Amino acid sequence: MTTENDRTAKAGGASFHEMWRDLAPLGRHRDSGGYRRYAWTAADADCRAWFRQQAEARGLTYEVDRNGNQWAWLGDPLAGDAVVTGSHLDSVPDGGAFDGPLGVVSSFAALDELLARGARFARPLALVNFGDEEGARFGLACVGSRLTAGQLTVEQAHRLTDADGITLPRAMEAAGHDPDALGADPERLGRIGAFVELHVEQGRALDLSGDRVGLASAIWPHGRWRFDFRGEANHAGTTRLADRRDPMLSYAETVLAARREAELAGAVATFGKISVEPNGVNAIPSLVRGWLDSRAADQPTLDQVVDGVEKAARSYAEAHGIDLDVVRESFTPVVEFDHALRDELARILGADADLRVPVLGTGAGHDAGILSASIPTAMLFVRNPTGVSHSPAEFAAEDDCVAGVLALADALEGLACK
Ligand code: HGY
Ligand code: MN
Ligand code: MN
Repeated sequence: MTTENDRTAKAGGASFHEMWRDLAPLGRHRDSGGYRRYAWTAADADCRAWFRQQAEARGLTYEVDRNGNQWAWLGDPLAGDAVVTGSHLDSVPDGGAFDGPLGVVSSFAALDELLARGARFARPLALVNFGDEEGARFGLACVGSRLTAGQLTVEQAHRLTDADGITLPRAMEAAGHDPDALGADPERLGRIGAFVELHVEQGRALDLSGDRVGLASAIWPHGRWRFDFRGEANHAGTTRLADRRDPMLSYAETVLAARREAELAGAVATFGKISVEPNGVNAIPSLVRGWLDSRAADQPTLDQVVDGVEKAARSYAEAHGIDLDVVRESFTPVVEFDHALRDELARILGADADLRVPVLGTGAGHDAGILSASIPTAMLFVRNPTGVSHSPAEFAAEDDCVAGVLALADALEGLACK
């Protein structure tokens, strides 16, 4: 293994910086500095074009699968037992630069590092960009990987609709992708022996432990529920308080109930998105839609939190004469990453005396979590000194990013090379 000090000068570090610089401006909002790389939009197309350019610049076999995920292959894509690495390029509204792209850029940089080392591959290697991981536009997380893994049916995918009423099929067609091709892809997954996703840590465990890189143990069960509070539109200035059926009140009380339920259960619950109709300053709303994101270390706790929030919401709605519908829009059960693969990576990375690699859980969902139901998957986390994510303030230090590239290169070398 190479020592830490000459590692950053290695090929992987050099190419990382160059790619990072080229990708950075794509989809970044000039005012917020955050990213708005939503599925099947122009910003998404720019990121996809970047991925294809990186693949072709390295002479990799580039393809887009039936679900719109991008693949770049070294070796025969049909040979089987491939080692795959990658992540996603889409973002949450005003997301940070690292969530997703760090894993994709690090995959190309790790390959550059391996080629510079003269690594000889015994298994096919693929780099992947999974489409629509954040679900920022259509509300469901990990659409590209869920479709591929058969965890989302074509009918369900075709019903996904954005805030402007544009369906997923129409958005895909407008972006030049055939929505009738969507569907499970067991043959493709059957040709993969291991998937390793590198991701910026969305928390401070590595900052607190003083480590650059970590290995994932598990992902908390988590989901998204839409609460529709229907009341009666009326004049904000002339309607007596006693005569109102104002859904905003029930919504507000439910938000506070969510925080109480989460605190009691040692879980998390967030109402981060709301839509109001007619959304006028001087109009009592007819409809308030709020989206709950809740996560917990285990399923019974998550159920307890969500049931508690829904129970509170129904009692408030009843007290104010409000109709309430609650719809689960996205759900991911607990993920235990493949123990054998995790331990194999710990052994490989443990050979580097300069690098301590703790094992840590996360409350953040990932494509590796979705795919773990079908193939052996693992995750590497790179230190995030503030833990902040899903924000323009998201950050990872340059030398930690390069340490992640080199750790990923070591992992891929250990898995795919002779
Ligand atoms: O929401 C999540 O945990 C992920 O960023 N999609
Ligand atoms: Mn994210
Ligand atoms: Mn992510």
